[in-house]
Amino acid sequence: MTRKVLITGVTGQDGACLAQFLLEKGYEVHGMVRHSSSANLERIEKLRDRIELHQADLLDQLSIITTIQKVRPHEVYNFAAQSFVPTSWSQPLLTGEFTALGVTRMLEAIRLIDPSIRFYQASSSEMFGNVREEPQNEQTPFWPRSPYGVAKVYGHWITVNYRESYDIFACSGIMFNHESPLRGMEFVSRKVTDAVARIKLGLQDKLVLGNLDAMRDWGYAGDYIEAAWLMLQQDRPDDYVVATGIKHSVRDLVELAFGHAGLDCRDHVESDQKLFRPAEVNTLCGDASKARRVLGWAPKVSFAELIRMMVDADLERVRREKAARQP
Ligand code: NAP
Ligand code: F7E
Repeated sequence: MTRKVLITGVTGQDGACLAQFLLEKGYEVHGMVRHSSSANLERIEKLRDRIELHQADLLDQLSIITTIQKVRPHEVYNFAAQSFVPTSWSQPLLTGEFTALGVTRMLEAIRLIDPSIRFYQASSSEMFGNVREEPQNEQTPFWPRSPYGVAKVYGHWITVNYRESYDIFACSGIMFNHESPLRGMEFVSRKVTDAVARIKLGLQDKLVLGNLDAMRDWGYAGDYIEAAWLMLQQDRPDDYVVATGIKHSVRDLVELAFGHAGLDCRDHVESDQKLFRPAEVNTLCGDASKARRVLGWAPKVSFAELIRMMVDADLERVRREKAARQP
């Protein structure tokens, strides 16, 4: 029997990546998209004729119920969220509605319609925030440092709670930062690789960043979505940290990206206090040994390979766009 999947946030980086992965595995793929006056389907453009899209919103319980009722999926991956940390300070209530209560709306719909549906919640290393130990694993206490991190802690615990209360096969993947050429432009990796391409091709001269000393455990999105899928294929539901176990500073990322394009970052990069966060997560580094042991999962793409892949993809895209603009 063909397995059916519903992906929320299918227009985002991870949703688009997972849709491609599950189509290759023979799944019937359904995606949840919210209404917008101009469609934002760029990341799934090439998959459009193979995915069925359903209009629903994390804010609207009835639209979620209607969608799950119609699709009757075997697996649901909840990737939809307000996922940009700085925006969570300017829009804390909306972030709470999407990123925290949205998870309960998804779980309530599953509980009402069919509690045998398997559920994946996209939890985040931002929950560790002001880290209590290093590296962080599934037992490390949470100390979120942004409204986004606080909302994700709620999403994590409500997922655990529906598993314990209603016996729903619900898993929480505590994922550390993961990137790809599909990453949103505002996140630091993509902001840097896009700027490198534009500087290299003479379209920009300066790149203004915030805190260059922050450390992150960056991995490749293509590796991480496979871990999410593996979680839902196990005999019992559980929670897993997904990470590489290696951390780098934003400064390392910048040097690597500029160096790969033959540029010296000291000629182009500035740090501006205005881009520092009200409360920073200074360092994150994950211990994914449980995922390695139980799921047989390990990252395949290294940090350097990832950044080079992103710079190359942006160079190609910016070159194409520049050529298209020339008379
Ligand atoms: P992303 O690119 O920002 O995608 C977010 C998705 O959520 C978009 O498709 C967006 O739709 C959708 N969305 C936002 N609000 C919605 C609403 N009210 N109703 C329905 N859909 C809504 O995020 P990502 O990087 O792919 O991350 C996927 C998930 O993993 C997120 O939950 C994120 O918080 C979490 N996470 C990400 C990372 C990471 O490093 N990437 C790490 C840990 C956890 P539009 O296209 O309409 O805006
Ligand atoms: O920032 C520093 C910034 O915005 C990384 C989301 O996917 O991963 C992501 O959250 C670091 C921070 O990601 C700039 O201060 C310096 O320390 O790329 P980011 P994030 O905040 O770690 C987690 C796991 C998620 O769950 C989130 O959804 O880089 N930084 N200068 C900068 N960051 C940005 N965005 N822009 C700068 O100019």
